Amino acid sequence: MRTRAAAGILTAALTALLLAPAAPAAAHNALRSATPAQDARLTAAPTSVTLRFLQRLNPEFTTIVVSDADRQRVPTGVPAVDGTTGTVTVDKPLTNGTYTVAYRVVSADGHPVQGSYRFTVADPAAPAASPPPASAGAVTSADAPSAPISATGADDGPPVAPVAGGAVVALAVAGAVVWLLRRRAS
Ligand SMILES: [Cu+2]
Repeated sequence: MRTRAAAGILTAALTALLLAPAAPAAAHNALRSATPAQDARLTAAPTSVTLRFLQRLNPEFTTIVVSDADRQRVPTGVPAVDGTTGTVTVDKPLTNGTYTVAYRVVSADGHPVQGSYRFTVADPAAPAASPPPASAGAVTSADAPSAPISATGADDGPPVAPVAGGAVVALAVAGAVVWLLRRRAS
């Protein structure tokens, strides 16, 4: 009799343990769907984020935050709550990249529920956030001097002396020839 009672208590305790985590979760609020959807890859940047929940939202305790890949918060409006739906408008156009939507809402029993998901903006018409500077390298090399300017001017000097020396020699030879011819003639 005693063992049967103990087994009954043990079974009840195990059953309670197994059921315990499931019971509050069923009563809690949860994200039902979202726009943009989880892991969505959009070809046009969204201007708003809409989250639809299982339970009605309390506007006072509804937070929706959008952040970029650098975990910088994207400017949005205050969440507009309508029944089970919360929407924030995105103030600035989103550049291409991956964004995280984080939310925190309150369940009917007062317990908070939070979660997050990501979506990606990949607009083929939008330029990348930082386009590669294609012309920078070409401009830098064009500014550099092509060749040292002083190389050509120095070559004009040396040939002057041989020419002068040759002229002096030629004049001396000519003078000697003239002197010899005069001596013979006289
Ligand atoms: Cu709860």
